Amino acid sequence: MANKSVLQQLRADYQPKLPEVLRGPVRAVMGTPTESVADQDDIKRIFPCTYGQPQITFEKTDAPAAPSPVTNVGVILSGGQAPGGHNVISGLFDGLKAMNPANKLYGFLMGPDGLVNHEYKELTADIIDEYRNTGGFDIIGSGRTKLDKVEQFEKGRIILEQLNISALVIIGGDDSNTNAAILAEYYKANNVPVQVIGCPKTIDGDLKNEFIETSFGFDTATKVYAEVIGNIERDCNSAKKYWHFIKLMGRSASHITLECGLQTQPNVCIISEEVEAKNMTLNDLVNDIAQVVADRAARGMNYGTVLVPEGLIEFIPAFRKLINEMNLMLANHTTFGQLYADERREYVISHLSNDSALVFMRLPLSVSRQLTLDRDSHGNVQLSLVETEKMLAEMVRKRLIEMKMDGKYNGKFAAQTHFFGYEGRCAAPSNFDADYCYALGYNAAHLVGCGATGYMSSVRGLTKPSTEWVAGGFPITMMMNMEVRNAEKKPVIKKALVDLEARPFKAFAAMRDKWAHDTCYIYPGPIQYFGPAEVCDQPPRTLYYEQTQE
Ligand code: FBP
Repeated sequence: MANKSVLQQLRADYQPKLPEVLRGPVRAVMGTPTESVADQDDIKRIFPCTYGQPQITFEKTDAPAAPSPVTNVGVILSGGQAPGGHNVISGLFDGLKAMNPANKLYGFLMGPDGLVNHEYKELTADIIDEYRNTGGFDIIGSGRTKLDKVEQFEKGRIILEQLNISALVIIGGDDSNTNAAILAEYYKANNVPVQVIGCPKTIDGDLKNEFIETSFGFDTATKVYAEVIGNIERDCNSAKKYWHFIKLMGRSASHITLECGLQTQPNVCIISEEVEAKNMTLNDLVNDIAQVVADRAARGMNYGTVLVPEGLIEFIPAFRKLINEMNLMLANHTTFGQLYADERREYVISHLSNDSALVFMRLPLSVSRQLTLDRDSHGNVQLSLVETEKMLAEMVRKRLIEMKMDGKYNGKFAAQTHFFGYEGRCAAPSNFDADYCYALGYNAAHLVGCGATGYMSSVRGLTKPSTEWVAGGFPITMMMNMEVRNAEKKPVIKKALVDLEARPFKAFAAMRDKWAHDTCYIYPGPIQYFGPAEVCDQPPRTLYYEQTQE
Protein backbone atom coordinates (compact mmCIF):
# COMPACT_ATOMS: atom_id res chain seq x y z
CA MET A 1 0.00 0.00 0.00
CA ALA A 2 2.19 2.84 -1.26
CA ASN A 3 -0.48 5.53 -1.16
CA LYS A 4 -2.36 6.10 2.03
CA SER A 5 -4.88 8.74 2.98
CA VAL A 6 -4.16 10.80 6.06
CA LEU A 7 -7.00 9.03 7.87
CA GLN A 8 -5.51 5.68 6.96
CA GLN A 9 -2.12 6.71 8.30
CA LEU A 10 -3.55 7.94 11.60
CA ARG A 11 -5.95 5.06 11.87
CA ALA A 12 -3.07 2.58 11.60
CA ASP A 13 -2.03 3.69 15.08
CA TYR A 14 -5.43 3.02 16.64
CA GLN A 15 -5.01 0.42 19.36
CA PRO A 16 -8.27 -1.56 19.61
CA LYS A 17 -9.62 -1.68 23.14
CA LEU A 18 -9.25 -5.31 24.19
CA PRO A 19 -11.59 -6.68 26.88
CA GLU A 20 -9.82 -6.60 30.25
CA VAL A 21 -10.12 -10.38 30.53
CA LEU A 22 -8.01 -10.95 27.41
CA ARG A 23 -5.13 -8.75 28.55
CA GLY A 24 -2.64 -11.23 29.90
CA PRO A 25 -2.87 -14.93 30.73
CA VAL A 26 -6.34 -16.50 30.79
CA ARG A 27 -7.90 -19.54 32.34
CA ALA A 28 -10.51 -21.45 30.32
CA VAL A 29 -13.55 -22.21 32.47
CA MET A 30 -15.55 -25.10 31.04
CA GLY A 31 -19.33 -25.11 31.40
CA THR A 32 -21.61 -28.11 31.40
CA PRO A 33 -22.34 -30.25 28.29
CA THR A 34 -24.44 -28.43 25.71
CA GLU A 35 -27.35 -29.29 23.39
CA SER A 36 -28.24 -27.96 19.94
CA VAL A 37 -31.11 -25.44 19.76
CA ALA A 38 -33.32 -28.05 18.06
CA ASP A 39 -33.25 -31.52 16.47
CA GLN A 40 -30.83 -32.78 19.13
CA ASP A 41 -30.93 -36.44 18.09
CA ASP A 42 -30.11 -35.71 14.45
CA ILE A 43 -27.33 -33.21 15.24
CA LYS A 44 -25.81 -35.58 17.80
CA ARG A 45 -25.82 -38.40 15.24
CA ILE A 46 -24.15 -36.23 12.58
CA PHE A 47 -21.55 -34.78 14.99
CA PRO A 48 -20.63 -37.73 17.23
CA CYS A 49 -17.17 -36.33 18.10
CA THR A 50 -17.96 -32.66 18.63
CA TYR A 51 -21.56 -32.64 19.87
CA GLY A 52 -22.27 -31.67 23.46
CA GLN A 53 -18.96 -29.92 24.17
CA PRO A 54 -19.10 -27.36 26.99
CA GLN A 55 -19.29 -23.60 26.65
CA ILE A 56 -15.88 -21.97 27.33
CA THR A 57 -15.50 -18.71 29.26
CA PHE A 58 -12.13 -17.07 29.67
CA GLU A 59 -11.15 -15.64 33.02
CA LYS A 60 -8.13 -13.62 33.92
CA THR A 61 -5.56 -15.49 35.94
CA ASP A 62 -2.58 -14.30 37.99
CA ALA A 63 -0.81 -17.58 37.41
CA PRO A 64 2.04 -17.09 34.95
CA ALA A 65 1.14 -18.43 31.48
CA ALA A 66 2.33 -22.01 31.02
CA PRO A 67 4.90 -22.30 28.21
CA SER A 68 2.88 -22.76 25.06
CA PRO A 69 4.18 -25.10 22.33
CA VAL A 70 4.90 -23.54 18.93
CA THR A 71 1.67 -23.50 16.95
CA ASN A 72 1.08 -22.72 13.30
CA VAL A 73 -2.40 -21.48 12.45
CA GLY A 74 -4.20 -20.95 9.14
CA VAL A 75 -6.89 -18.36 8.49
CA ILE A 76 -9.57 -18.11 5.78
CA LEU A 77 -11.92 -15.25 4.91
CA SER A 78 -15.14 -16.65 3.51
CA GLY A 79 -18.07 -14.96 1.73
CA GLY A 80 -18.95 -11.30 1.31
CA GLN A 81 -16.67 -8.59 2.65
CA ALA A 82 -17.49 -7.07 6.04
CA PRO A 83 -15.67 -4.20 7.77
CA GLY A 84 -13.26 -5.44 10.42
CA GLY A 85 -11.98 -8.65 8.83
CA HIS A 86 -8.43 -7.31 8.92
CA ASN A 87 -8.78 -6.66 12.64
CA VAL A 88 -9.90 -10.22 13.30
CA ILE A 89 -6.71 -11.33 11.58
CA SER A 90 -4.51 -8.82 13.42
CA GLY A 91 -6.11 -9.79 16.76
CA LEU A 92 -5.49 -13.45 15.97
CA PHE A 93 -1.89 -12.67 15.01
CA ASP A 94 -1.23 -10.66 18.19
CA GLY A 95 -2.93 -13.29 20.35
CA LEU A 96 -0.82 -16.06 18.84
CA LYS A 97 2.42 -14.08 19.17
CA ALA A 98 1.58 -13.26 22.81
CA MET A 99 1.26 -16.99 23.47
CA ASN A 100 4.56 -17.79 21.80
CA PRO A 101 6.54 -15.40 19.54
CA ALA A 102 7.52 -18.37 17.38
CA ASN A 103 3.89 -19.09 16.43
CA LYS A 104 3.11 -18.53 12.75
CA LEU A 105 -0.05 -17.43 10.96
CA TYR A 106 -0.76 -18.45 7.36
CA GLY A 107 -3.51 -16.84 5.29
CA PHE A 108 -5.19 -18.99 2.63
CA LEU A 109 -5.89 -16.90 -0.45
CA MET A 110 -9.28 -16.03 -1.96
CA GLY A 111 -11.40 -17.94 0.50
CA PRO A 112 -11.75 -21.71 0.96
CA ASP A 113 -10.25 -22.21 -2.53
CA GLY A 114 -6.87 -21.20 -1.08
CA LEU A 115 -6.95 -24.16 1.30
CA VAL A 116 -8.09 -26.62 -1.36
CA ASN A 117 -5.70 -25.35 -4.04
CA HIS A 118 -2.80 -24.81 -1.62
CA GLU A 119 -2.52 -21.06 -2.23
CA TYR A 120 -1.39 -19.24 0.86
CA LYS A 121 1.01 -16.71 2.31
CA GLU A 122 2.60 -16.36 5.70
CA LEU A 123 1.24 -13.29 7.45
CA THR A 124 4.23 -11.58 9.02
CA ALA A 125 4.25 -8.56 11.33
CA ASP A 126 5.06 -6.24 8.39
CA ILE A 127 2.05 -7.40 6.43
CA ILE A 128 -0.29 -7.32 9.43
CA ASP A 129 0.78 -3.76 10.31
CA GLU A 130 -0.20 -2.55 6.85
CA TYR A 131 -3.78 -3.69 7.39
CA ARG A 132 -4.61 -2.85 11.01
CA ASN A 133 -7.93 -1.02 11.33
CA THR A 134 -8.49 -0.93 7.57
CA GLY A 135 -11.63 -2.06 5.76
CA GLY A 136 -11.79 -4.77 3.11
CA PHE A 137 -10.58 -8.33 2.91
CA ASP A 138 -7.70 -7.63 0.57
CA ILE A 139 -5.00 -8.88 2.91
CA ILE A 140 -5.72 -12.41 1.64
CA GLY A 141 -8.94 -12.01 -0.36
CA SER A 142 -12.20 -13.89 0.10
CA GLY A 143 -14.34 -16.31 -1.89
CA ARG A 144 -17.73 -18.01 -1.88
CA THR A 145 -16.66 -21.60 -2.54
CA LYS A 146 -18.42 -23.87 -0.06
CA LEU A 147 -16.04 -26.00 1.97
CA ASP A 148 -18.30 -29.00 2.49
CA LYS A 149 -16.88 -31.99 0.63
CA VAL A 150 -14.61 -34.74 1.92
CA GLU A 151 -12.42 -34.33 -1.16
CA GLN A 152 -11.83 -30.67 -0.22
CA PHE A 153 -11.16 -31.60 3.43
CA GLU A 154 -8.55 -34.13 2.29
CA LYS A 155 -6.86 -31.70 -0.10
CA GLY A 156 -6.77 -29.18 2.75
CA ARG A 157 -5.29 -31.77 5.05
CA ILE A 158 -2.27 -32.16 2.75
CA ILE A 159 -1.28 -28.49 2.90
CA LEU A 160 -2.08 -28.24 6.61
CA GLU A 161 0.29 -31.13 7.24
CA GLN A 162 2.98 -29.62 4.99
CA LEU A 163 2.84 -26.30 6.84
CA ASN A 164 2.55 -28.03 10.20
CA ILE A 165 -0.68 -26.14 10.85
CA SER A 166 -2.62 -27.40 13.84
CA ALA A 167 -5.54 -24.96 13.83
CA LEU A 168 -7.67 -23.28 11.17
CA VAL A 169 -9.74 -20.15 11.81
CA ILE A 170 -12.63 -19.66 9.38
CA ILE A 171 -14.10 -16.16 9.29
CA GLY A 172 -17.52 -16.32 7.70
CA GLY A 173 -21.30 -16.22 7.89
CA ASP A 174 -23.80 -18.89 8.92
CA ASP A 175 -23.01 -21.24 6.02
CA SER A 176 -19.24 -20.94 6.43
CA ASN A 177 -19.48 -21.55 10.17
CA THR A 178 -21.77 -24.53 9.59
CA ASN A 179 -19.08 -25.91 7.29
CA ALA A 180 -16.41 -25.08 9.90
CA ALA A 181 -18.29 -27.36 12.32
CA ILE A 182 -18.49 -30.12 9.70
CA LEU A 183 -14.76 -29.80 9.02
CA ALA A 184 -13.96 -29.86 12.76
CA GLU A 185 -16.01 -33.03 13.12
CA TYR A 186 -14.37 -34.64 10.08
CA TYR A 187 -10.83 -33.91 11.25
CA LYS A 188 -11.56 -35.06 14.79
CA ALA A 189 -13.26 -38.24 13.61
CA ASN A 190 -10.31 -39.01 11.33
CA ASN A 191 -7.61 -38.17 13.88
CA VAL A 192 -6.34 -35.22 11.85
CA PRO A 193 -4.67 -33.03 14.49
CA VAL A 194 -6.21 -29.75 13.27
CA GLN A 195 -8.59 -27.67 15.38
CA VAL A 196 -11.22 -25.58 13.57
CA ILE A 197 -12.54 -22.31 15.02
CA GLY A 198 -15.19 -20.04 13.44
CA CYS A 199 -15.65 -16.26 13.68
CA PRO A 200 -19.06 -14.59 13.06
CA LYS A 201 -18.94 -12.31 10.02
CA THR A 202 -21.60 -10.72 7.81
CA ILE A 203 -22.91 -7.21 7.30
CA ASP A 204 -26.38 -8.78 6.99
CA GLY A 205 -26.53 -9.29 10.77
CA ASP A 206 -28.31 -12.62 10.40
CA LEU A 207 -25.67 -14.68 12.22
CA LYS A 208 -26.77 -13.93 15.75
CA ASN A 209 -28.37 -15.85 18.56
CA GLU A 210 -28.20 -16.39 22.29
CA PHE A 211 -24.45 -16.92 22.05
CA ILE A 212 -23.40 -14.46 19.34
CA GLU A 213 -24.83 -10.98 19.95
CA THR A 214 -24.01 -9.62 16.51
CA SER A 215 -21.92 -10.49 13.50
CA PHE A 216 -19.02 -8.16 12.79
CA GLY A 217 -19.29 -5.61 9.98
CA PHE A 218 -22.99 -4.95 10.60
CA ASP A 219 -22.23 -1.89 12.73
CA THR A 220 -19.94 -0.18 10.23
CA ALA A 221 -21.98 -1.02 7.15
CA THR A 222 -25.23 0.24 8.68
CA LYS A 223 -23.50 3.40 9.88
CA VAL A 224 -22.27 4.06 6.33
CA TYR A 225 -25.76 3.51 4.88
CA ALA A 226 -27.39 5.55 7.65
CA GLU A 227 -25.05 8.45 6.91
CA VAL A 228 -26.02 8.46 3.24
CA ILE A 229 -29.72 7.94 3.97
CA GLY A 230 -29.53 10.89 6.37
CA ASN A 231 -27.90 13.00 3.66
CA ILE A 232 -30.63 12.04 1.23
CA GLU A 233 -33.29 12.86 3.82
CA ARG A 234 -31.78 16.29 4.27
CA ASP A 235 -31.69 16.81 0.51
CA CYS A 236 -35.27 15.64 0.36
CA ASN A 237 -36.29 18.01 3.15
CA SER A 238 -34.49 20.88 1.42
CA ALA A 239 -35.74 20.50 -2.16
CA LYS A 240 -39.10 19.05 -1.10
CA LYS A 241 -39.72 17.56 -4.53
CA TYR A 242 -38.63 13.90 -4.56
CA TRP A 243 -39.63 10.60 -3.10
CA HIS A 244 -36.47 8.54 -2.63
CA PHE A 245 -36.76 4.75 -2.81
CA ILE A 246 -33.62 3.27 -1.23
CA LYS A 247 -32.86 -0.44 -1.43
CA LEU A 248 -30.45 -1.72 1.23
CA MET A 249 -28.30 -4.82 1.07
CA GLY A 250 -29.13 -7.88 3.11
CA ARG A 251 -29.68 -10.97 1.00
CA SER A 252 -32.42 -12.36 3.16
CA ALA A 253 -33.11 -10.82 6.58
CA SER A 254 -34.05 -7.14 7.03
CA HIS A 255 -31.73 -6.36 9.98
CA ILE A 256 -29.82 -3.75 7.97
CA THR A 257 -33.01 -1.96 6.94
CA LEU A 258 -34.40 -2.02 10.48
CA GLU A 259 -31.14 -0.68 11.93
CA CYS A 260 -30.95 2.09 9.32
CA GLY A 261 -34.62 2.88 9.92
CA LEU A 262 -33.99 3.26 13.65
CA GLN A 263 -31.01 5.50 12.95
CA THR A 264 -32.64 7.78 10.37
CA GLN A 265 -36.45 7.67 10.90
CA PRO A 266 -37.59 7.56 7.25
CA ASN A 267 -41.22 7.94 6.17
CA VAL A 268 -41.58 4.29 5.15
CA CYS A 269 -39.38 1.36 6.16
CA ILE A 270 -40.37 -2.06 4.87
CA ILE A 271 -39.43 -5.11 6.94
CA SER A 272 -39.65 -8.29 4.86
CA GLU A 273 -40.36 -10.52 7.84
CA GLU A 274 -43.47 -8.47 8.62
CA VAL A 275 -44.61 -8.59 4.99
CA GLU A 276 -44.42 -12.37 5.18
CA ALA A 277 -46.08 -12.62 8.59
CA LYS A 278 -49.00 -10.52 7.36
CA ASN A 279 -49.17 -12.50 4.11
CA MET A 280 -49.02 -9.24 2.16
CA THR A 281 -49.14 -9.03 -1.61
CA LEU A 282 -47.10 -6.66 -3.71
CA ASN A 283 -50.28 -4.66 -4.25
CA ASP A 284 -50.86 -4.36 -0.49
CA LEU A 285 -47.38 -2.92 -0.15
CA VAL A 286 -47.83 -0.54 -3.07
CA ASN A 287 -51.19 0.61 -1.69
CA ASP A 288 -49.67 1.26 1.75
CA ILE A 289 -46.82 3.33 0.32
CA ALA A 290 -49.14 5.22 -2.04
CA GLN A 291 -51.41 6.04 0.92
CA VAL A 292 -48.48 7.54 2.85
CA VAL A 293 -47.55 9.57 -0.25
CA ALA A 294 -51.16 10.78 -0.56
CA ASP A 295 -51.44 11.65 3.15
CA ARG A 296 -48.22 13.64 3.06
CA ALA A 297 -49.30 15.35 -0.18
CA ALA A 298 -52.54 16.39 1.52
CA ARG A 299 -50.37 18.16 4.09
CA GLY A 300 -48.27 19.83 1.40
CA MET A 301 -45.33 17.38 1.58
CA ASN A 302 -44.66 15.92 -1.85
CA TYR A 303 -41.46 14.26 -0.70
CA GLY A 304 -40.26 11.42 1.42
CA THR A 305 -37.96 8.43 1.85
CA VAL A 306 -38.74 4.74 1.61
CA LEU A 307 -36.32 2.03 2.76
CA VAL A 308 -36.60 -1.30 0.94
CA PRO A 309 -34.74 -4.45 2.09
CA GLU A 310 -32.86 -6.33 -0.62
CA GLY A 311 -34.53 -9.65 0.17
CA LEU A 312 -38.09 -8.28 0.07
CA ILE A 313 -39.61 -10.15 -2.84
CA GLU A 314 -38.65 -13.54 -1.49
CA PHE A 315 -40.83 -12.76 1.53
CA ILE A 316 -43.93 -11.89 -0.48
CA PRO A 317 -45.77 -15.23 -0.46
CA ALA A 318 -47.38 -14.82 -3.91
CA PHE A 319 -44.05 -13.78 -5.38
CA ARG A 320 -42.26 -16.73 -3.82
CA LYS A 321 -44.86 -19.04 -5.37
CA LEU A 322 -44.32 -17.40 -8.75
CA ILE A 323 -40.55 -17.83 -8.53
CA ASN A 324 -40.84 -21.48 -7.44
CA GLU A 325 -43.14 -22.20 -10.36
CA MET A 326 -40.79 -20.42 -12.77
CA ASN A 327 -37.75 -22.31 -11.48
CA LEU A 328 -39.51 -25.64 -11.95
CA MET A 329 -40.88 -24.71 -15.35
CA LEU A 330 -37.57 -23.38 -16.69
CA ALA A 331 -35.64 -26.38 -15.39
CA ASN A 332 -37.74 -28.56 -17.69
CA HIS A 333 -37.43 -26.24 -20.69
CA THR A 334 -33.92 -26.77 -21.98
CA THR A 335 -34.21 -24.49 -25.03
CA PHE A 336 -35.87 -21.57 -23.24
CA GLY A 337 -32.74 -19.46 -23.75
CA GLN A 338 -33.20 -19.66 -27.51
CA LEU A 339 -36.62 -17.97 -27.47
CA TYR A 340 -37.04 -14.25 -28.21
CA ALA A 341 -37.90 -12.01 -25.25
CA ASP A 342 -41.60 -11.71 -26.14
CA GLU A 343 -41.89 -15.45 -26.79
CA ARG A 344 -40.39 -16.14 -23.37
CA ARG A 345 -42.92 -13.87 -21.71
CA GLU A 346 -45.80 -15.56 -23.49
CA TYR A 347 -44.43 -19.01 -22.70
CA VAL A 348 -44.07 -18.20 -19.02
CA ILE A 349 -47.57 -16.72 -18.76
CA SER A 350 -49.16 -19.70 -20.47
CA HIS A 351 -47.40 -22.22 -18.21
CA LEU A 352 -47.96 -20.57 -14.81
CA SER A 353 -50.88 -21.23 -12.49
CA ASN A 354 -53.59 -18.56 -12.82
CA ASP A 355 -52.56 -16.81 -9.58
CA SER A 356 -48.91 -16.64 -10.52
CA ALA A 357 -49.65 -15.58 -14.08
CA LEU A 358 -51.64 -12.67 -12.67
CA VAL A 359 -48.77 -11.64 -10.37
CA PHE A 360 -46.35 -11.90 -13.30
CA MET A 361 -48.52 -9.84 -15.66
CA ARG A 362 -49.00 -7.08 -13.09
CA LEU A 363 -45.24 -6.54 -12.78
CA PRO A 364 -43.69 -3.65 -14.65
CA LEU A 365 -42.58 -4.95 -18.05
CA SER A 366 -38.90 -4.37 -17.25
CA VAL A 367 -39.11 -6.58 -14.15
CA SER A 368 -41.09 -9.40 -15.76
CA ARG A 369 -38.63 -9.36 -18.70
CA GLN A 370 -35.71 -9.44 -16.29
CA LEU A 371 -37.16 -12.48 -14.54
CA THR A 372 -37.21 -14.37 -17.83
CA LEU A 373 -33.71 -13.35 -18.86
CA ASP A 374 -31.14 -13.82 -16.15
CA ARG A 375 -30.74 -17.11 -14.35
CA ASP A 376 -27.96 -18.13 -12.02
CA SER A 377 -25.51 -21.00 -12.50
CA HIS A 378 -28.03 -23.42 -10.94
CA GLY A 379 -30.66 -22.31 -13.47
CA ASN A 380 -32.68 -20.33 -10.91
CA VAL A 381 -34.25 -16.94 -11.43
CA GLN A 382 -31.94 -14.37 -9.86
CA LEU A 383 -34.02 -12.43 -7.41
CA SER A 384 -31.13 -10.28 -6.25
CA LEU A 385 -30.98 -8.69 -9.69
CA VAL A 386 -34.55 -7.46 -9.49
CA GLU A 387 -34.46 -3.72 -8.98
CA THR A 388 -37.12 -3.75 -6.28
CA GLU A 389 -36.68 -0.07 -5.52
CA LYS A 390 -37.43 0.84 -9.16
CA MET A 391 -40.29 -1.63 -9.32
CA LEU A 392 -41.94 -0.16 -6.22
CA ALA A 393 -41.43 3.45 -7.36
CA GLU A 394 -43.04 2.63 -10.71
CA MET A 395 -45.95 0.73 -9.19
CA VAL A 396 -46.59 3.50 -6.65
CA ARG A 397 -46.59 6.05 -9.50
CA LYS A 398 -49.24 4.04 -11.34
CA ARG A 399 -51.33 3.59 -8.21
CA LEU A 400 -51.22 7.35 -7.54
CA ILE A 401 -52.57 8.03 -11.04
CA GLU A 402 -55.54 5.76 -10.24
CA MET A 403 -56.00 7.46 -6.88
CA LYS A 404 -55.92 10.87 -8.55
CA MET A 405 -58.65 9.77 -10.95
CA ASP A 406 -60.73 8.65 -7.96
CA GLY A 407 -60.14 11.99 -6.25
CA LYS A 408 -58.12 10.34 -3.47
CA TYR A 409 -54.81 12.01 -4.19
CA ASN A 410 -53.83 15.47 -5.18
CA GLY A 411 -50.11 15.97 -5.33
CA LYS A 412 -46.94 15.68 -7.36
CA PHE A 413 -44.87 12.52 -7.42
CA ALA A 414 -41.30 12.33 -8.68
CA ALA A 415 -39.13 9.40 -7.62
CA GLN A 416 -35.39 8.84 -7.30
CA THR A 417 -34.03 5.37 -6.68
CA HIS A 418 -30.84 4.14 -4.98
CA PHE A 419 -29.21 0.89 -3.95
CA PHE A 420 -26.69 0.89 -1.09
CA GLY A 421 -24.71 -2.27 -0.47
CA TYR A 422 -21.19 -2.52 -1.78
CA GLU A 423 -20.52 1.05 -0.57
CA GLY A 424 -20.53 -0.15 3.03
CA ARG A 425 -18.91 -3.57 2.93
CA CYS A 426 -15.30 -2.39 2.88
CA ALA A 427 -15.52 0.80 4.91
CA ALA A 428 -12.86 1.37 7.54
CA PRO A 429 -14.30 -0.33 10.63
CA SER A 430 -16.01 1.86 13.21
CA ASN A 431 -14.40 1.83 16.65
CA PHE A 432 -17.05 -0.69 17.68
CA ASP A 433 -16.16 -3.07 14.84
CA ALA A 434 -12.41 -2.39 15.17
CA ASP A 435 -12.55 -3.34 18.87
CA TYR A 436 -15.04 -6.19 18.44
CA CYS A 437 -13.13 -7.78 15.56
CA TYR A 438 -9.76 -7.48 17.25
CA ALA A 439 -11.26 -9.09 20.36
CA LEU A 440 -12.85 -11.90 18.28
CA GLY A 441 -9.49 -12.66 16.67
CA TYR A 442 -7.50 -12.44 19.92
CA ASN A 443 -10.10 -14.63 21.59
CA ALA A 444 -9.84 -17.15 18.73
CA ALA A 445 -6.12 -17.44 19.52
CA HIS A 446 -7.02 -18.35 23.10
CA LEU A 447 -9.53 -20.94 21.85
CA VAL A 448 -6.71 -22.43 19.81
CA GLY A 449 -4.49 -22.26 22.90
CA CYS A 450 -6.94 -24.25 25.01
CA GLY A 451 -7.32 -26.98 22.40
CA ALA A 452 -10.92 -26.20 21.36
CA THR A 453 -12.33 -27.38 18.05
CA GLY A 454 -15.75 -26.88 16.47
CA TYR A 455 -16.21 -23.65 18.46
CA MET A 456 -17.20 -20.14 17.42
CA SER A 457 -15.31 -17.23 18.93
CA SER A 458 -17.77 -15.29 21.07
CA VAL A 459 -17.43 -11.87 22.66
CA ARG A 460 -20.48 -10.63 24.56
CA GLY A 461 -21.90 -7.80 26.65
CA LEU A 462 -21.38 -5.52 23.67
CA THR A 463 -23.39 -2.52 24.86
CA LYS A 464 -21.00 -2.18 27.79
CA PRO A 465 -17.58 -0.55 27.39
CA SER A 466 -15.33 -2.92 25.45
CA THR A 467 -13.04 -3.39 28.44
CA GLU A 468 -15.93 -5.19 30.19
CA TRP A 469 -16.82 -7.54 27.34
CA VAL A 470 -17.03 -11.26 28.15
CA ALA A 471 -14.90 -13.60 26.03
CA GLY A 472 -15.08 -17.31 25.30
CA GLY A 473 -16.41 -19.84 22.82
CA PHE A 474 -19.57 -21.78 22.05
CA PRO A 475 -19.70 -25.15 20.29
CA ILE A 476 -21.11 -24.44 16.82
CA THR A 477 -23.35 -27.49 17.11
CA MET A 478 -25.26 -25.58 19.83
CA MET A 479 -26.51 -23.13 17.19
CA MET A 480 -27.71 -25.81 14.78
CA ASN A 481 -31.00 -27.26 13.65
CA MET A 482 -32.03 -29.39 10.68
CA GLU A 483 -33.29 -27.61 7.55
CA VAL A 484 -34.11 -28.74 4.04
CA ARG A 485 -31.44 -27.64 1.55
CA ASN A 486 -31.56 -28.82 -2.06
CA ALA A 487 -34.30 -31.29 -1.15
CA GLU A 488 -32.17 -32.85 1.64
CA LYS A 489 -32.34 -32.39 5.41
CA LYS A 490 -29.06 -30.83 6.57
CA PRO A 491 -27.62 -29.57 9.85
CA VAL A 492 -27.26 -25.78 9.63
CA ILE A 493 -26.82 -22.80 11.92
CA LYS A 494 -30.26 -21.27 12.32
CA LYS A 495 -30.35 -17.98 10.36
CA ALA A 496 -31.64 -15.08 12.46
CA LEU A 497 -34.46 -13.16 10.81
CA VAL A 498 -35.91 -9.97 12.28
CA ASP A 499 -37.93 -11.02 15.31
CA LEU A 500 -41.27 -9.21 15.17
CA GLU A 501 -41.80 -9.81 18.89
CA ALA A 502 -38.45 -8.36 19.95
CA ARG A 503 -37.80 -4.83 21.18
CA PRO A 504 -36.00 -3.38 18.11
CA PHE A 505 -38.94 -4.09 15.80
CA LYS A 506 -41.51 -3.10 18.42
CA ALA A 507 -39.73 0.20 19.04
CA PHE A 508 -39.78 0.87 15.30
CA ALA A 509 -43.42 -0.20 14.92
CA ALA A 510 -44.45 2.14 17.73
CA MET A 511 -42.93 5.14 15.97
CA ARG A 512 -43.44 4.50 12.28
CA ASP A 513 -46.86 6.20 11.88
CA LYS A 514 -45.42 9.40 13.23
CA TRP A 515 -42.39 9.08 10.93
CA ALA A 516 -44.74 8.51 7.97
CA HIS A 517 -46.89 11.54 8.45
CA ASP A 518 -44.54 14.04 10.05
CA THR A 519 -40.96 14.64 9.01
CA CYS A 520 -38.80 13.24 11.80
CA TYR A 521 -35.56 12.60 9.94
CA ILE A 522 -32.35 12.07 11.88
CA TYR A 523 -29.03 12.84 10.22
CA PRO A 524 -26.41 10.53 11.78
CA GLY A 525 -23.49 11.98 9.79
CA PRO A 526 -20.30 10.07 8.94
CA ILE A 527 -18.63 7.54 11.20
CA GLN A 528 -16.33 9.34 13.63
CA TYR A 529 -13.03 7.71 14.44
CA PHE A 530 -11.59 10.36 16.75
CA GLY A 531 -13.44 12.15 19.51
CA PRO A 532 -15.66 11.51 22.51
CA ALA A 533 -16.76 7.92 23.15
CA GLU A 534 -20.47 8.81 22.89
CA VAL A 535 -19.86 9.79 19.26
CA CYS A 536 -17.20 7.25 18.33
CA ASP A 537 -17.88 4.04 20.25
CA GLN A 538 -21.63 3.52 19.90
CA PRO A 539 -22.82 -0.02 19.10
CA PRO A 540 -25.76 -0.57 16.71
CA ARG A 541 -29.19 0.74 17.85
CA THR A 542 -30.64 -2.75 17.48
CA LEU A 543 -28.25 -4.05 20.14
CA TYR A 544 -29.24 -1.21 22.45
CA TYR A 545 -32.90 -2.06 22.13
CA GLU A 546 -32.12 -5.73 22.68
CA GLN A 547 -29.92 -5.27 25.72
CA THR A 548 -31.16 -2.17 27.51
CA GLN A 549 -34.53 -0.91 28.66
CA GLU A 550 -34.11 2.37 26.72
P1 FBP B 1 -22.26 -12.76 3.37
O1 FBP B 1 -23.51 -13.42 3.85
O2 FBP B 1 -21.31 -13.70 2.75
O3 FBP B 1 -21.63 -11.95 4.44
O4 FBP B 1 -22.64 -11.72 2.21
C1 FBP B 1 -23.79 -10.96 2.32
C2 FBP B 1 -23.94 -9.97 1.20
O5 FBP B 1 -23.21 -8.80 1.46
C3 FBP B 1 -25.42 -9.68 0.98
O6 FBP B 1 -25.86 -8.61 1.73
C4 FBP B 1 -25.52 -9.50 -0.50
O7 FBP B 1 -26.79 -9.88 -0.95
C5 FBP B 1 -24.47 -10.41 -1.02
O8 FBP B 1 -23.49 -10.50 -0.05
C6 FBP B 1 -23.84 -9.95 -2.31
O9 FBP B 1 -22.97 -10.94 -2.76
P2 FBP B 1 -21.81 -10.73 -3.81
O10 FBP B 1 -20.66 -10.13 -3.08
O11 FBP B 1 -21.48 -12.11 -4.24
O12 FBP B 1 -22.31 -9.85 -4.88
